[in-house]
This record gives sequence, C-alpha cells and structure tokens, in this order.
Amino acid sequence: MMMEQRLERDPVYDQEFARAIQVIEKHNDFILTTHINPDGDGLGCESALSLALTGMGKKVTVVNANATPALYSFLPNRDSFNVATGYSQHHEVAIFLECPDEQRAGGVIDISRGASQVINIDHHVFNSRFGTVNLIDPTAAAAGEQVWDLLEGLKCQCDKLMAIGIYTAIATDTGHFKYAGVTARTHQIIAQLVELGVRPNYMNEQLYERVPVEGLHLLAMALAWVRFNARHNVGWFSVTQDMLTATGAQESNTENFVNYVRAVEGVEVAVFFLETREGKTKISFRSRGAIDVSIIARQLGGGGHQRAAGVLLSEPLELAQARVLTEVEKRVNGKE
Ligand SMILES: [Mn+2]
Repeated sequence: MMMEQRLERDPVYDQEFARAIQVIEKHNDFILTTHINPDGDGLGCESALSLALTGMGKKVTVVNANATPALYSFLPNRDSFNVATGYSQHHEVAIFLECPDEQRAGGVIDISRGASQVINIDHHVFNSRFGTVNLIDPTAAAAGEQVWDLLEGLKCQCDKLMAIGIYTAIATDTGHFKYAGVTARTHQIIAQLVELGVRPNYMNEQLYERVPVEGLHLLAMALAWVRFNARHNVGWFSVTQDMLTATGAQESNTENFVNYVRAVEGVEVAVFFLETREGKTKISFRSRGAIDVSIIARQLGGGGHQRAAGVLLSEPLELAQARVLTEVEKRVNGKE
C-alpha cells in the first residue's frame, strides 16, 4: 500500500505567477486550449478565462481537439469554442489548461510556431513544464482554483458568467467538493463565486440532474455486469458499442459511471472500460486513496491523479481488460 502523496506547489510558483500576469497584461491576442476529451475543469477554465480576457479588451480564441460534451452546454460562452486539430494560425500567447505535455492538447497548437509565449496551467504532479511560463500547483483541487487566482491577480472585474465557469471547474474536479484535494481555500473561492451570483442548486441541477434517460438505461445495463476480484477490493465493468447502440446513449454519458463502483464498501480501486467507436479501449481508474492509480495509468501510457486517472489503449476491450486488471491486481494485492 502506498503512502498518501505529499503534494507541493512548484517552489518558483510565485515568480511564475507574477510572470504570467505580466505576459497577459502585455499581450492582446490569445489562444486557449485544454486536453483531448475536455472535462469540466478544462472547459470551465476556458469559459471563465476567455470571458475575463475579452472583458479586458483582448482578442481570445478557444480551440480544443474535441467538441464540448452536451453536459457543459450551460457554460455561458461555449458556442465560441472551436474544434480543430493542426490549427495553424499564430497567436501571441497560448494558454494550455491541464496538459501534462503539449501533445495532450491533441495537436491543436504547435508551440514552437503557434505562439510566442506559452502559459502552462496545471494541477497535476507530472507536467513536462513545456511552457515559457509554468504554473504547476498540485495543491490546487482544480485548475479552476489557479485560474481564479489569475483573475484576481489581473484585477479582473469578475461577474456571474465568469463565476459559473470557475464553479464548474472546481465542482466537477472535486466530485462536487467531496474529494481529497478539497481545502478551505476551495470553499473560500466557492463562497466568492456564490457572492457573485452563482446558485449552487442551479449548478447541481446543470451538472448532475440532466441525465438523459438513455444514459440511465446504459448505466443499468453496464452495472448488471459489474465484477469483483476474489478479495472484493477491485471492481470493474464495461460499456461496449453494442450497449450504446442498444440504449441510444452517448459515450459522454459514461463520464461518472466508475464512481458507482468505487462507492461499494471494501473496493479500493474501481476500473471502468469503454469500448470506443474506433475499437480502442478507454479506461478510467478511481481509488479510495490507499492505492495511487496514477502510477498504474502512467505505466500504461496515461496519467492523472492519485485517486482518479485514465488511459486510452489501442487494443480491443477484452485484451485491454486482461492487461489492465493484471496490473491493478499486482498493485493492489501485490501478486501477478
Ligand atoms: Mn483538473
């Protein structure tokens, strides 16, 4: 069993933060991007930051490798988010949100040519520091906390629309303020967002109470096949393309499925397998805390946090399942 990871901010964080403010203040033309299959943290940050920069009179373009999932359709300015890879236009400043390396953005920007300055904002432990400015803070529960600090540093007049983005970022990355990364600081920021007019019940409804009925049927079908190892401390289940077809649900409806299995008493690690349209396998890991699933994910070529990690494997579901479960078993119970 692993010790709880001790997380620290980069020792140079404060200097880097001051440089980020200077770079943003000095330039006028920005491109924002986040990782492939964007999540609430990346998208919420893009929403808030692009509104803030636009409000400061700057030109902002948001480009992601994948479309915004329907779940985030309530984000105020999400219609302005572009989807492209191999985007070739040059911008003065590129801001990467939550990308451990530039490749994780899915080829949206070639940083050697696409921008003069690159601000790299991330709260994951492993980050290649590919930016010209690197804001790496694993003590932040979400990149949304870092972006909030930036808005304050920029003396931005924050409004309710920007607050919705930051709230989305923090709420989704913390399992709605439940996970280990949550601090007093998290709640202090949320308090300020509520003061700006964000209603927590509205946010909860948007994020968790708009499940399409197809998604519910898919969950029921998938949970019927949940399996546990002999010690009952590893649980897993899958969604196949056939299940998606049978229920009419979307791949994005599976986003929180893995948490149902982590919630089972005695389960240390939950694993969810999604067969993608291309015949690959997308894997999500969740840990109760004693096991660092980011180590397993990284061994397989993915990444993440101690309690939430993932990887996309090119092999089909059954092969991926066998390989992944062997690795998990080794890590959890120390045997082949
Ligand atoms: Mn995040």
